[in-house]
Amino acid sequence: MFAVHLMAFYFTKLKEDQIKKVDRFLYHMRLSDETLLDIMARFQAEMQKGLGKDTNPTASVKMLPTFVRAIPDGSENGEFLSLDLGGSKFRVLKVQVSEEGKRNVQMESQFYPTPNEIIRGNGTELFEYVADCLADFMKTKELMQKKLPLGLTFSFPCKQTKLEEGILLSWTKKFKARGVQGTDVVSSLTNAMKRHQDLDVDILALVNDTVGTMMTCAYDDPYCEVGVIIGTGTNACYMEDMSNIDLVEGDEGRMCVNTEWGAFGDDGALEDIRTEFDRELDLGSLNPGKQLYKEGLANTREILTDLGLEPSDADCIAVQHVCTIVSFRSANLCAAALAAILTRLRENKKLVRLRTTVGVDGTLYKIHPQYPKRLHKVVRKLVPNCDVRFLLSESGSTKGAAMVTAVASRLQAQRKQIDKVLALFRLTQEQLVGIRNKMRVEFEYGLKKDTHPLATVKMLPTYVCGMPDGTEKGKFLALDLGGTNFRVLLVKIRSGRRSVRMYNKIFAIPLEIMQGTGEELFDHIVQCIADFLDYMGLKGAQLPLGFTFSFPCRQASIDKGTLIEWTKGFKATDCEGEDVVDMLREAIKRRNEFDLDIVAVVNDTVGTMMTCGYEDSNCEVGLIAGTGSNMCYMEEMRNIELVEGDEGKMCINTEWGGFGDNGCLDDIHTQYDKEVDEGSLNPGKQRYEKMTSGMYLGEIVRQILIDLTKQGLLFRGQISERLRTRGIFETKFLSQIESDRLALLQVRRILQQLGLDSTCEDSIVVKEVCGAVSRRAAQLYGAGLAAIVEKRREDQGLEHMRITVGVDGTLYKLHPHFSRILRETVKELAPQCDVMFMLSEDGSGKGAALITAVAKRLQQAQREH
Ligand code: 0WK
Ligand code: 0WK
Ligand code: BGC
Repeated sequence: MFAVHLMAFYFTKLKEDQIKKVDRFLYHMRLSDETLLDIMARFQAEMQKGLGKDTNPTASVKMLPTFVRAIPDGSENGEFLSLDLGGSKFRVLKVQVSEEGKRNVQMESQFYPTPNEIIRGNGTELFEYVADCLADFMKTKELMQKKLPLGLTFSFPCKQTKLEEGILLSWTKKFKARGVQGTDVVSSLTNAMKRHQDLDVDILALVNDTVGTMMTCAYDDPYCEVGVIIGTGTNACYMEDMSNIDLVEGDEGRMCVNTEWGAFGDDGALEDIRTEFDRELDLGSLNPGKQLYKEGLANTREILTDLGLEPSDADCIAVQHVCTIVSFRSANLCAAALAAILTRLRENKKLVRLRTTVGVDGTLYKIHPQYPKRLHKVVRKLVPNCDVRFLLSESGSTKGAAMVTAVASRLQAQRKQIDKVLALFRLTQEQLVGIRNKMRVEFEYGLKKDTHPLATVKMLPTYVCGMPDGTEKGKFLALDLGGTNFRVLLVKIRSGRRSVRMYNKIFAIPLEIMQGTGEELFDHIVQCIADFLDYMGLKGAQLPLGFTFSFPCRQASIDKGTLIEWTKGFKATDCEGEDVVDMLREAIKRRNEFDLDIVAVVNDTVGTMMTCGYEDSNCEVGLIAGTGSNMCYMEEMRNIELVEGDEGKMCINTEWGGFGDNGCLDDIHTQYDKEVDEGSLNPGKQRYEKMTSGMYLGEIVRQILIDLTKQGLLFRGQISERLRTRGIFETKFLSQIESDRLALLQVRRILQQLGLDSTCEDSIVVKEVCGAVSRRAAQLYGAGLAAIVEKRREDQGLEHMRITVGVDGTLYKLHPHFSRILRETVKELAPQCDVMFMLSEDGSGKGAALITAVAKRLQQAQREH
């Protein structure tokens, strides 16, 4: 017993001495806490460098975007193939991911050797070998007849611009196959698989093993946002904020970044802690200068003996301690880099304390008896403000790769279905030319006496025959009804210097008035006039009035207008078929407080044309892209068969909103347009308007979002009550959502207001849907406008024509892209016309006053004759 104690003491003494000797010898390998904190700070700086667009090229830690934007959310399901290449073992797997909330994954796998002549041979042979193993696996598992998506775990630094692509930057570990660096390994494998006729596999995702590991662990622990491999090689990935990843477009949400921390120090950043042994080892490695990194005395003796050595006890103790110091330093270094990542996560989230999970895999971590404990301990020491759970990945990174593939295939399937819907709104050049020509035919129909009654584009004479000539002067009242706002205006026109001063007041038209009785509507209008005259101290003033009434009216003269039918949100009873000037006069009489000389009733397109024509005599077209949609233009009297006379011109209010009511647009009329029409106040009417104007675009988008949500493609299939509400998705939302300046986060805020809990992907799709709907509207407007300017050019027998279009309306004014797409479409469809667009700053009220002034002047002239 004494001998045992003596032996134990001697041994302990020997051990202590040996350990001290080794410690002194390997003193440089012991890293103090200060040094580790310093290395942590250096790594943080390297991460920043790698994430920066300008600094990335010279960064040693490449911070590679992986295009994995989300961790599993439990909706993943399906059958997938998975390849795991790059670790110590090469595996082929079939992964079955099931749904219905039951988060279980079944995997069948087969290991295949990675002979040196393959992994250090020629690249083509390497991928052919991998394809052969895959084919062999599928034969064995009788999967050959199945078309299965595949996730490729490829554990080497790859530059990715999308999930299903990866340019190999450099081989690491034992691999050194020729002709692969700088090429896309996904297409190399795809080509190699082509050799197997009956192999029908789609590589949907390439992931690094750290990413696969993070996803595998995140499937069980949603806190997992870091993946670490400490095996043959070492590396880590984590979920970074998109706003910090300069190399990828977009600032919203997060993306997994593969740090490739193995290269940390390649730029000399770790020179001060590298030892001669590290340099020695590096020189002997397959990639010198790149990527700068084991139990039990009995084991030690056995291993040393296997190495042909005859170790003494002292040797074994020394070797064991060397191993301890080397693995200790490895754990310390990994801990320092990991602590840097955890600190970044905490700072990104602006948290004082971070709770997170790190998914880990790799044989060194798994089988080294003390490694995990040391790593955890040092990490917790370096980042005391992080509650870190380490989760060992039981099933390797391939389960995670299958998750990524499952998400990719779900997104791909979704993408296909969403593209199918968006394609319905994509108009080809040929279709646009067709629409321009159809509109042109409808114009002719409307102008001709015989065909006018059937025409859907009414081409209504307005009795506005001349543009103001600058001699107009006086004070005029103007009413502007039919757009977003009802305005009462006082317009002072001074002749000669073409100066117009305007005072106006905006009044609301409540829905119950819009859709009440005609009498109530006109009484309300007269009430507003009274308030305005009061406000302006004009009570009792007998002023000529111009009435902008933005609805289809058949006119027999400038001051007569019979409402053909209501459009937009109006549906007041006892008005259609009535003369709206008479109805206004009766309402004024009913009030019996003041009298007005209603001189003209004009359409807002005409008022807009006149307002702009006052500044630019080339302006002979008026366009409204607002709540409603319409266009007017100056037509040759000889072409207007409904009005006597062939001299001069008259403005025609086309009321093109009705274009397509005869079915000529059915080929582009979608189910969503149908639903909007059926839910409108005037089903079957105003088809063109319902595909183009502000009153309806939001509704079309809402119908599409409901349909996509029903298909489970959006908002996890959850339709909110608010989204079911007609008119809730206002067109102004389109303008906001499509604004380039608006971050996706703000899109999500808008969706939140609609009770929709959306993901990044959801908001991207919503933005696309808004874009598709507004683009079609702008193109349809462009086709209609091209038809009229082409008609005017041909009517005047001009090879080339310059013309100005006066335009107004909130859609044209506020939508970020509408006006540009409209202009581009007109340019393409009417190349011989040089069309200037002039925005009406003052609205059509000014135009109405000018028309009133012209009418008064003409009346005056007639009286004097
Ligand atoms: C198991 C993973 C694999 C990864 C490997 C790393 O499934 O993707 O490459 O761990 O550990 P190693 O095998 O290199 O020790
Ligand atoms: C402002 C004009 C008005 C017209 C309106 C159309 O003054 O006459 O009706 O533009 O745009 P909205 O207000 O419908 O967007
Ligand atoms: C009306 C037109 C009006 C247009 C723009 C349409 O609904 O029918 O008269 O010009 O809206 O306000």
